[in-house]
Amino acid sequence: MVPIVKSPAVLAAEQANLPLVALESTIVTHGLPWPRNLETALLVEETVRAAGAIPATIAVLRGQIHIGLDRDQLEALAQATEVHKLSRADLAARMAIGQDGSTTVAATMICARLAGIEVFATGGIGGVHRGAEASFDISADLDELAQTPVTVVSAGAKAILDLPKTLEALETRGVPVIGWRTDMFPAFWSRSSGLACPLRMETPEEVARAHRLRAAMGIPGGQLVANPIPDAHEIPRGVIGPLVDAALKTAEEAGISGKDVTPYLLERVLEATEGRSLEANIALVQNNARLAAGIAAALAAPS
Ligand code: PSU
Ligand code: MN
Repeated sequence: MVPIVKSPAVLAAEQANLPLVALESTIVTHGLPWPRNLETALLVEETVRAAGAIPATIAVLRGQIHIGLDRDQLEALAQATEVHKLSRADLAARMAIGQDGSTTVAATMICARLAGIEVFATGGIGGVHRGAEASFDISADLDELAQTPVTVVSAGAKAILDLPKTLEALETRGVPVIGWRTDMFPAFWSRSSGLACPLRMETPEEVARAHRLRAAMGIPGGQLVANPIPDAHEIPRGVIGPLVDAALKTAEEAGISGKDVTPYLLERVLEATEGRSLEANIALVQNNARLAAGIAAALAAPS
């Protein structure tokens, strides 16, 4: 038996057949600084509700998967400094020994599927890191998208990554990358990476139809919906690019590796932009939450 606890709000949503949107918790514990992380988590939940769906933020507490967190649980996670960042590799093992953990995109997808939730909003997925040819650092998020049937709405992949290689890896794994009303693959803080996006869709119904059709055809895995950051919050590529390069150099000099790479780089970029990247990050997560709610509603409607 998988220890899985659904919040009263999530159970009520299931009863009433309301659309649910999964939200991750690594962005809370490792992606954003206190107290903006808690504010953002609450704001994003509110955004999902305002867009007509019910949010289910996912985390592991004392070895149990929680689908939907109350305010106290969210606050405890947001303030925790030692909480584990759980991905596919360590999710079950940490649960088995009764620990707490936040869930990455990969782990949140696994938990969402177990809970019967088909749509998930995040900021940016993990991917192929720059220098992966030497470090072999490729996020488990990519393999998860290849095998777990959840549609993930993100602002592309984080611009700290090697985006051409990330797109190639997604194609190899058979993951549809769907540009939301765009022909270009977004780059998290910037609306475009300069790389073409393999697919384009214009309505939540189209995304929902593709999600259902994949399942009906027995094609495993999910979909990545790539939703560009709103214009007003974008940091142009020319501005963020050199800052990311500098952050990567610092990370290398400091010998940062493994799970620490992504949080370290996000923090350095935040410092370098004097908080502008933080505002952008919050805006894009909210934007993704809104779109995910629309897709969840389309999936919940009779086909
Ligand atoms: N998006 C954000 N901030 C984050 C992350 C995504 O805006 O902190 C997290 C996600 O949980 C993602 C993880 O799954 O970073 C990727 O980490 P890694 O590269 O170690 O797989
Ligand atoms: Mn990694």
